[in-house]
Amino acid sequence: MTISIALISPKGPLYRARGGIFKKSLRYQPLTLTTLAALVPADLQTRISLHDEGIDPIPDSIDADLVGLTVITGTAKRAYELAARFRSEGRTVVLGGPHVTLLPQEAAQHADSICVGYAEDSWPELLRDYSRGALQPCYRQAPDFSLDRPDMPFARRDLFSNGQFLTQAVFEATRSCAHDCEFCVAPAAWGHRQYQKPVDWVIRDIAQFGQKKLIFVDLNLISDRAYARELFTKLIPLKVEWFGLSTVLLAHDTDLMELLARSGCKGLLLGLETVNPASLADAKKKFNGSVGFKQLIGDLHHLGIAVQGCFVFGLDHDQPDVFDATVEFALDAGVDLPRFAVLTPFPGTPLHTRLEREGRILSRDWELYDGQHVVFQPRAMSVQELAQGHERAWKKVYRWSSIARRLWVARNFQPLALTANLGYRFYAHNLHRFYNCDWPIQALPPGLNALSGIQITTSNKAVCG
Ligand code: B12
Ligand code: SF4
Repeated sequence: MTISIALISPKGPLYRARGGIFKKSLRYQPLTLTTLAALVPADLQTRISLHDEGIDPIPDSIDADLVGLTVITGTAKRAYELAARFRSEGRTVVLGGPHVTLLPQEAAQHADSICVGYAEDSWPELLRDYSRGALQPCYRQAPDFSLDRPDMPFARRDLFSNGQFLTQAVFEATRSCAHDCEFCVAPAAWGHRQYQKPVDWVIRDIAQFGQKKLIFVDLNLISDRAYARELFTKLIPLKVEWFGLSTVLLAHDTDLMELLARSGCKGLLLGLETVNPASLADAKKKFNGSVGFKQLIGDLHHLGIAVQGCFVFGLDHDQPDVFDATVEFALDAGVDLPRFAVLTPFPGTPLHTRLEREGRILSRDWELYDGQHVVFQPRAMSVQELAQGHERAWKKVYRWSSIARRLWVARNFQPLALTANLGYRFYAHNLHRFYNCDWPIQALPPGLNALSGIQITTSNKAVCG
């Protein structure tokens, strides 16, 4: 019997195929689906289709006995909607991904089976059980899970049609991270240790795919410096150009930084988080304070590496002046691509637990957990100030004059930096489309309304912006 499997990445508001603010060409291929497709046991007779709802709507009629949905918090609501539809059509629904790992009990209510944690072993096991009519309700990552598997299959990037995405050349060497930042999902979901694929496997994967411009989705490529050194050294002969993520701790190892540049790194996303030292302590990310951001950014520019600098607003020591101060820093340091997010207490994180204890979680509508909505009560400003300050910062940092100033300071002229700035300028000027804030408040503690600047209407909706 042939099992027909559909793997789906549900849409979020930002990447919605119709009505989202990004055009489809800005999205890179989702490695989650191509990885899961590769893990389908070869000895089972299967037909596999992949659907990224951020690119194309899910067809009305889908060819699937079993549907696998990948769930992040911001897409959980949509995933559950789709799960209900497919189950009502008699299909078997499996859920997996970060949100399922963080909240398995919630996810289990919407599925025939769930996969908690990384699924390199559990997904094939689940499919075998399904094929013999013995599907279990829950599959979990084993405690001794490892990615050190030289015989792991490469992601099935070929299953998506070429041309749908900004790029298909999406790779991964490691997962999770050794740090323990209060707001981060990775240590909460997978523990604060890094899982590493064999470097030679990663090099073979890149070589067999054959493209010269790559994206690494690893959360922190330099989490283990010895591993990073080996990876960067072995990338050099491939003569590729790559973009990835790192912590600012790179600043403390100039040899590694030079090696990273020689390996072809052209752009690095850095979690700068905040320019306010007291807020760094709030985020339990004090190690950022050991680095002079401006010096690091200058050094990276000198090596021909563009910087995407990510900042978060709403930490406990953030006062209303944090927005202007952050924009001024981004301009002054010549951050090629600044990115701002509203602090988001993802369920399962220590931040969520703390804010819940303090009675400061304002909404459990997971669709709003997208880094752009305020879902908690900030300590030193109102909800309205945080929402509006975040939006204002985006607009200010992507004014024409600001783009010119940042790129001039950077003096690291790459065509991509200019194109990406134009994309982000468009994004900044469309943010208001998400700031209708017409969401119900659950669990707003008495007395917080006045503090937060939220006006409660008779229909118990928040009005902001
Ligand atoms: C690519 C990516 C995106 C993409 C697409 C997301 C997607 N659905 O694929 C885009 C750019 C859209 C995106 C956006 C955002 N993202 Co993002 N993103 C990632 C990133 C960098 C890579 C994901 C990936 O490809 N991993 C590689 C694959 C192989 O691993 P995996 O997805 O974990 O899958 C494995 C298991 O989880 C499991 N699994 C996963 N799904 C399924 C499904 C089934 C059926 C089964 C059986 C198993 C299974 O099996 C896989 C193999 O082991 C991760 C970080 C990371 N490196 O994982 C963050 C991450 C997923 N994103 C995150 C966040 C916070 C965001 C944003 C809020 C960021 C922002 N401020 O804008 C937005 C949210 C947008 C929204 N609508 O809510 C968080 C998740 C938070 C959460 N609780 O959901 C992560 C974990 C990063 C982090 N540490 O904070 N993101
Ligand atoms: S350094 Fe980055 S990836 Fe690691 S725990 Fe902190 S925020 Fe998460």
